[in-house]
Amino acid sequence: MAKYFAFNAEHAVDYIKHLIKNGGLDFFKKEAKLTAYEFGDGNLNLVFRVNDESNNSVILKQALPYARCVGESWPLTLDRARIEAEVLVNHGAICSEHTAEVLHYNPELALTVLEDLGHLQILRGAQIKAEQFPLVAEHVAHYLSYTGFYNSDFYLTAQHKKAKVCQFSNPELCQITEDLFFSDPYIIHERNNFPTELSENVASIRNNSALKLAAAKLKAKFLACPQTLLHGDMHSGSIFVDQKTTKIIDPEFGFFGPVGFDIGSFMGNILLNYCAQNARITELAKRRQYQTHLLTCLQDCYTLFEQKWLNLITHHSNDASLATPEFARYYLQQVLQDAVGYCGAELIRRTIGLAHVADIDGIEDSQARLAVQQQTLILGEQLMVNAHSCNNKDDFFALLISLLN
Ligand code: SR1
Ligand code: MG
Repeated sequence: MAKYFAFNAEHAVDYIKHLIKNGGLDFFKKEAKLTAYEFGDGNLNLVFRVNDESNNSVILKQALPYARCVGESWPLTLDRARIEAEVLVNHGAICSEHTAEVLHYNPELALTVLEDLGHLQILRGAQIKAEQFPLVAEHVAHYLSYTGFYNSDFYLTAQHKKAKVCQFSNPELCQITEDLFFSDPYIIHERNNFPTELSENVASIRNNSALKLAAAKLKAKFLACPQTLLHGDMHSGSIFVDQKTTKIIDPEFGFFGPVGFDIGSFMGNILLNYCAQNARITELAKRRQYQTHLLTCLQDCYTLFEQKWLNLITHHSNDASLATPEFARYYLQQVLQDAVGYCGAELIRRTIGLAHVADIDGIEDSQARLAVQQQTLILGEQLMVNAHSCNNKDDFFALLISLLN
C-alpha cells in the first residue's frame, strides 16, 4: 500500500510507467516514452497530463489534503478522490456517452487516471468567447435525467438505494456547498468576496427576509433530501464540449441530494454567462443573437430534462406506486421548482461568495462588470423568491423573460 504524498510531474510519469509495466493500464505501448506537466487551475486538485511521443495522453488527477485555491489552512478530505472516481464509474455505467472515463483509481494516493478530453473545450471558456453548442442542452438533460432516474427510488430498491447513500456519503464537500452556496452570501462572512461598490446590493440581500427564507428552504432540502446521486458541482467548468460531444468531469462533490440541484446549477451558469455578455459583446444584434442561443439552451435543457424524466418514470420504474402519473407530475413539478431556486442561488453565490466565475470576473471594465453583478444579484434574488410559483416551463420562462428585458 503506497503512503500518500503529493505528486510532481516526475512522479506522475513514474506512476504511469509502473502501471503500464504491471498491466494496470493498457492505454500506452509498453515501451512508450512518457512526459508530464501539471496544468490544473481548479479550486482543489493537482492535474497532470501524461503524454507519449505520439501525443497520446491521459490525465492524472490527484487530490491534495487541502483546498488548493485557499492553501493548507483549509484542510480537505482525500476521500473526495474516491467519491469522484466512484461517481464517474456509476454515472459512466448509466450514461457513458457524457461521462469522462476512469482508466485507473488509487485510493491510497487519492489519484485517478482519466481519459484526456483535451481535444474538447471547457464550456465556460467557450461560452466566454460566445461560441455556440446546439447539442449541449440535450446532452446535459440526458446525462442528468438518466443518472438521476437510475439512482432514484423510482428504479432502485429501497435497500439498494440506502446502501448507495452510505457509499456516497460526502460530508466535507457537502459542507463546502452548504456554507458557500446557502449561508455565506446571506450573512457577513470573511469568505465573501465582492467590490465595495456592491455593498448596497449585498445589504439588500441580507435584509431580504423572503430571500433568506428561500435560501433556508433550499439548504434544508440540500441537507436532507437524498433523492439521487448528484454530480454536485454542475457548473460550466465541469463540462467539456465540441459541436457533437459533451462530457462531464469533476463530480467530487457528488452525494445523494435533491434532483433539482444539478440542473439548477447548470442553468445558473448559463444565466451568469448571459448576463456577462451584456458587458462582453458590444454590438447589439450580435449580443441578442448569442443571448437568444443561451435562452434556447436553457429552455431545451429544462424541457428535455422534464420529458426524459417523465418517460423514464412511465416506462422504467420498478415501484408501481411512485410511477402513478399523478405522483410523477407532482414529483417533477417539485424538482423543477427546486431547480429554479438553486439556479437563483448559484447566481448570487457566484457574484458575492468565495468562488466566482471567469465570465464575470474577466470583464475588464469595472463599471460594466459592476452592472453585470447587479443584474445577476437581482435575477438570482427574483428566481429564488418566485421559484415556488413556477408551476411549469411557461411560468418559468415568463418570469425569466420579465427579468431579463
Ligand atoms: C473551495 S471550493 C469552491 C468552489 O469550487 C468548486 O468547484 C465548487 O463549486 C465550490 O463551491
Ligand atoms: Mg471542480
